[in-house]
Amino acid sequence: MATKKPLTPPVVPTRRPDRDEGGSVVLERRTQRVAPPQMYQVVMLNDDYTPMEFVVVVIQEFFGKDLESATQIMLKIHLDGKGVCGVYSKDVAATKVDQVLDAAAKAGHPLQCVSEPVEL
Ligand code: TYC
Repeated sequence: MATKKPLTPPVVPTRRPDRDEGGSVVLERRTQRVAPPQMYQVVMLNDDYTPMEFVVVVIQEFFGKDLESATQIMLKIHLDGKGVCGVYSKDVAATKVDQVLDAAAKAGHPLQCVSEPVEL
């Protein structure tokens, strides 16, 4: 009598949800949402003593504005009491403030500026 190989039941591939067909672990896919970094605006303040020409030069030099834009920003500060000279990351904004205060102090002017978080 010929010996017959015992029939083995067909193997139905089972798949756990965390493995793909090849048996590799499949991580759950999630869309990553990373909040953009908080930005800071450098706000220059008006005073009665700093010459307009000095403010215009400072805005051109440290905020990369051309003469016309710098003059407009200076006049806005003069009329409104304050104005935004630029928007930067926290560290860069702090450096701009330092540069302006340093240049003003060296020139003997009371010009002030601050950095503040931009409201969303
Ligand atoms: N108000 C100053 C003046 O009349 C000019 C000025 C403008 C000063 C802007 C500061 O941030 C300033 N000489």
